[in-house]
Amino acid sequence: MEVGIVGLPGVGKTALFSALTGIKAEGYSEKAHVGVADIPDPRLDLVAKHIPTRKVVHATLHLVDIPGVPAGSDARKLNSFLEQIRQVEAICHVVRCFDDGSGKIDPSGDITNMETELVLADLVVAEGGAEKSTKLAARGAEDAKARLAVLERAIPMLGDGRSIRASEEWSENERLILKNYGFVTAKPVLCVANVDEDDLEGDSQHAQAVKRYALETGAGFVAVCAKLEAELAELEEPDRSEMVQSLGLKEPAVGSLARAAQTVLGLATFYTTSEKEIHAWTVPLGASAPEAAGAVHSDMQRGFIRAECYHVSDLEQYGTEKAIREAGKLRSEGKHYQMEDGEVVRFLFNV
Ligand SMILES: Nc1nc2c(ncn2[C@@H]2O[C@H](COP(=O)(O)OP(=O)(O)OP(=O)(O)O)[C@@H](O)[C@H]2O)c(=O)[nH]1
Ligand SMILES: [Mg+2]
Repeated sequence: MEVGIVGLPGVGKTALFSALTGIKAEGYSEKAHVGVADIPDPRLDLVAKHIPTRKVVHATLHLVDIPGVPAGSDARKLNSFLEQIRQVEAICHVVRCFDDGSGKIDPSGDITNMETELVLADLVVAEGGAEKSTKLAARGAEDAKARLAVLERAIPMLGDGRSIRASEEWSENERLILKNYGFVTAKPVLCVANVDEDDLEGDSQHAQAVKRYALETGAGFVAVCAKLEAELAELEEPDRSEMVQSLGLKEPAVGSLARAAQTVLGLATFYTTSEKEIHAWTVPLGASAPEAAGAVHSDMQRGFIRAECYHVSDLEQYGTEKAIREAGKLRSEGKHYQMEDGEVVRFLFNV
């Protein structure tokens, strides 16, 4: 799962990227930075607290820090920007809510600027697609008719300056068609209000404006001070925890951010345990038990027999796997079982 960090120039995308990945990247670069972020996970910590193991492995998020294009950039720069956004599965839209010395903080205006660029790009694609599909549909091609029906709904929305994402429900089939066109405004979005050091909770009117926009357009929302988080990421324990505490935070904000990104992406987490390692994995919500097994190893999916599961909260209540089994809370699930978020699983397989 790849998430693109997107926003106007100088809003703190690279600072956020550094905070999430621990990769020190500074200054403007025309090339995207790519990296992997561990997803901080209190439930994983809880599992590791109750089950002895040698190694704890976090689920990860793949991030691409896509450089912003300054207003009035040439078509080549703009196209390369859009092409990079088309490649990612979800967008993390960073909006500046801190004073960068210009004395001007205008999150709503910035969001409109960014969104207009993306909406226009989709409109060009949609109109091109409609022209083609009209011709094919006239010759009786059924799939072209289906595509045309979707595009005829998308075009007026885009013409109004609205993202495809913000629309009333699209059916699964329609979503697939939208995905094939690579529409950037159809991708799930997490809005990040990049706040000042003195507004860590995001209570300022600026951060709240970003939150309202997120709610209105079906996006997720978090407030983060990227600069501070990047500094936190550079510290070693126990210095980091001390600083987190002194700031009055429960955890570094990158934790809630990474988890919000997972929610926006529609992911569920499950855990596997052994003496060797405890491992957090992510799968799309609604994945079947064999599909989840496939995330661990393709052999496990191929030779899937059944899954033994319980919930992390059972571990909290009963303390050990043995006690969970004795309490009758250990379930045996077959190949049609749909995974729930937060399960500890042992896959039984035979290859
Ligand atoms: N005060 C404050 N400054 C920040 C914050 N986040 C980033 N900055 C500063 O803003 C400047 C730009 O940050 P970058 O992370 O380079 O911005 P960017 O979005 O990657 O910019 P481009 O790559 O040019 O598109 C840097 O000097 C950062 O230190 C923040 O939360 N608060
Ligand atoms: Mg940058």
